[in-house]
Amino acid sequence: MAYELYYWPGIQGRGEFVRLALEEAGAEYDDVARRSGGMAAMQRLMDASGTARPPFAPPFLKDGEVLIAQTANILLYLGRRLGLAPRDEAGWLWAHQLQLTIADIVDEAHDTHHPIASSLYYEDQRAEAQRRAGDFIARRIPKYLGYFERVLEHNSQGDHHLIGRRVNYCDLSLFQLIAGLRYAFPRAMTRLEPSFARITALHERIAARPRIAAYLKSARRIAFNEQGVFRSYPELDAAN
Ligand SMILES: N[C@@H](CCC(=O)N[C@@H](CS)C(=O)NCC(=O)O)C(=O)O
Repeated sequence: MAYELYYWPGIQGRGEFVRLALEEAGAEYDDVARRSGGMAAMQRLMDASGTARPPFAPPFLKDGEVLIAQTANILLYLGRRLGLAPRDEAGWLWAHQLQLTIADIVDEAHDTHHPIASSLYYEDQRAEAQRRAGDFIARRIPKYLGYFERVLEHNSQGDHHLIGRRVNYCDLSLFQLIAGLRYAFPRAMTRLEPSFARITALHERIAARPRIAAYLKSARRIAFNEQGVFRSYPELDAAN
């Protein structure tokens, strides 16, 4: 039976971290909200009165009777089933820890354009966004990428993957993080990336993996745009 992925149609957003794992594994999945009637089905599952364990927000995944929300939680579930995670407990907790750290920087990237409230327009929080983006570029991106660079360097089985010697869902998510940061902050990333050569190399290797390369060229890959988590506002990129 195909996995059912529920996520807002029209954006990569946090759903993209799940899509990349499903695509790399060649798993059969239905991107439910992108087809007719899918949005209503998504809303029904979020409606607490009709669902025993309702998700707070997309993305969420349905696998038969199992319904799971929170991106890192979904990947924890899928990782071992799709062969994209270590099999031992210490290994899968390490993968989960790395994925939660990626979720943290994704939240911070979102907050560069919505530092005050998600319910307000970007235009109503522009000055705060500028300050937030300046700090994100100057301090937070280097701190997070420095961390992931060290994790790659210290992987005892070689610096090609974050964990072990095989591709795992955290590698795919780090690829997506870099793609998103390059879209949102092209000038900053051009300047910062030379300090993180292992991450850049990992990004290129993931992009070249046959199933990922085919996916990136397909209509299933939604283009980055200004409704998603990573948004291109040149004035924020120039903030630093
Ligand atoms: N921590 C959650 C965050 C989920 C989330 O913020 N989803 C967004 C779309 S990317 C949403 O629809 N949020 C609605 C809301 O927060 O009210 C995750 O990583 O999956």
